[in-house]
Formats: sequence, C-alpha cells, structure tokens
Amino acid sequence: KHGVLTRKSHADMDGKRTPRGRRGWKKFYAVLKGMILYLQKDEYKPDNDISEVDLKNAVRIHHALATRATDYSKRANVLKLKTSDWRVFLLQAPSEEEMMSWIFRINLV
Ligand code: I3P
Repeated sequence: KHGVLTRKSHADMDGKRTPRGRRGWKKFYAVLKGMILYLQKDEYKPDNDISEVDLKNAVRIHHALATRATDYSKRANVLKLKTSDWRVFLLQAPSEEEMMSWIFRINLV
C-alpha cells in the first residue's frame, strides 16, 4: 500500500514523550512493504534505491498497533501508531477512507 501520510512524533523509544522541537507535522510518501512502513521524502519509484534518510524514517510495524486517534481532534483523519519499541506516531491520512485502510493494513501485519 502507498499514499501520502503526514506524521507527528508523539513518543520516542521507551515511551518517553518526544521533546519540543521534534513534535512538528511532516508530510511523507508512505509505502507499506512487508513488516516495514517506509516514510519517504519523495514518491515511491520501484527502481529507486531507498535513501539513507528514508531508512532512518522507516518504522517496523511488527507487533505495532494502529487505532483511530480519538483523543486528538486538532486534525481530521488521524490514526495513532504504537510500535513494539513504544514509539507513538500520529499519522494523518488524506481522507477517512484512507485512514481506515491504513489502520486495517497495518494491523494485518
Ligand atoms: C510542535 C509543533 C506541533 C504541535 C506541538 C509542538 O512544536 O508546533 O505542530 O502539535 O504541540 O510542540 P515543534 O515543531 O517545535 O516540536 P499540534 O500540531 O498537535 O498542536 P504539542 O507539544 O502540544 O504536541
């Protein structure tokens, strides 16, 4: 699955709150491949190698949990992703349908 997702980092590894200065929203081109959600700067092209920065932003979603971010109301169509290493991301999809689709696909892994 591919698509545009805008990310906010809410908690870092071990569940510590992401400090101010690193809590902003950032737009990515997301690619879900196997057990990894790649958050890429540019649109996915099958022939391109994954850049170093893109690898750094990749999220392992094995044992991760995606839910609708019901406690976050500043933006619409936001899902909450909790990873197995206790990071928490808010991910905003372009539509309700896309948000539901990402939740479904992430939880299938
Ligand atoms: C954050 C940025 C986020 C904001 C967050 C700020 O600042 O303005 O947009 O979240 O508020 O800390 P920075 O880019 O310096 O990290 P919202 O858009 O959800 O308000 P927060 O600390 O209350 O999460």
